[in-house]
Amino acid sequence: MTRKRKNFLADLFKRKRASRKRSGIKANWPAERRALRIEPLEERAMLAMISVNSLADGPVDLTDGVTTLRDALAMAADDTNYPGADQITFAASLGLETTPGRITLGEGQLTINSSVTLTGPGADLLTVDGNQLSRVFSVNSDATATIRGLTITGGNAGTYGDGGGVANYGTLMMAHVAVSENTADYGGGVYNSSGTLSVVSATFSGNVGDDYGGGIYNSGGTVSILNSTLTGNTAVNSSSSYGGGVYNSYGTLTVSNCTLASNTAKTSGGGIHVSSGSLAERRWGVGRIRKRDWLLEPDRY
Ligand SMILES: [Ca+2]
Ligand SMILES: [Ca+2]
Repeated sequence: MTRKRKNFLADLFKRKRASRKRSGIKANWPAERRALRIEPLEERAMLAMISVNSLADGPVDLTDGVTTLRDALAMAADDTNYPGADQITFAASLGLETTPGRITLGEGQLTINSSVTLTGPGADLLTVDGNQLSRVFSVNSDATATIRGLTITGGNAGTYGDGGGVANYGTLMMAHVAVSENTADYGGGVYNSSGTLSVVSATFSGNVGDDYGGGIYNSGGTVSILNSTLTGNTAVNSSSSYGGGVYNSYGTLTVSNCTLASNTAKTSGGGIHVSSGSLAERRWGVGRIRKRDWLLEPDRY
């Protein structure tokens, strides 16, 4: 390269740098000289996706190429092959987006004993039916579960059983679900046994508790019910029945922005009966609670 050309190029680069400086643009030339920085990616738990592709029920069989909901829950609980929390969804091939489907249980309750998010297509599109033979779901004490987008019906916990639709011993969120026409002694819809239960945007209707808690019974746990509707739930025992909608026995109950209507109990507390423990908040939203529809003890309002 001639001296003249070298001088020309040096002068050109000098002017370019000066121009960048004037314009406030940070000089990024030469790019090769920039130090490469390696930023560590945060550690992320990989959620396994388990897809239910059959609405049948039967004994668990993980070798037949067909995944029932019962199979999917067994797979999620197998932390060797499905470590940590899992997501269970329903395959598009089931056509649930256009044609509602129903899983009728024939093998007893579905037990959730791991951390699972179970997402149905919508309460109007998928029903899980206990067929009056058993409870529908039981959530173990070490499980953290979410159930959303389906209807729970036809659960029957038996004459002295608790939680016709669901018995929760762990941490459970129920969102965008319908819980209807389940029966039990305590907690026709849901029995919360010292667990943490969050009910969000749900509908409880036509559930029957023989003695206590047609819709929901809280036994010493934490229950919050938000943006939900409880209608036509009953506690039916003619000699002693309390809390048609909700019965709280110890623990804490929060009811916020809910509608409670036409829930009945033979003895007292048609809507809500708090026998002990506390009702942390009561904002009834669009609903209207008649005085004779609820009974709060010892925190009588
Ligand atoms: Ca199978
Ligand atoms: Ca798992």
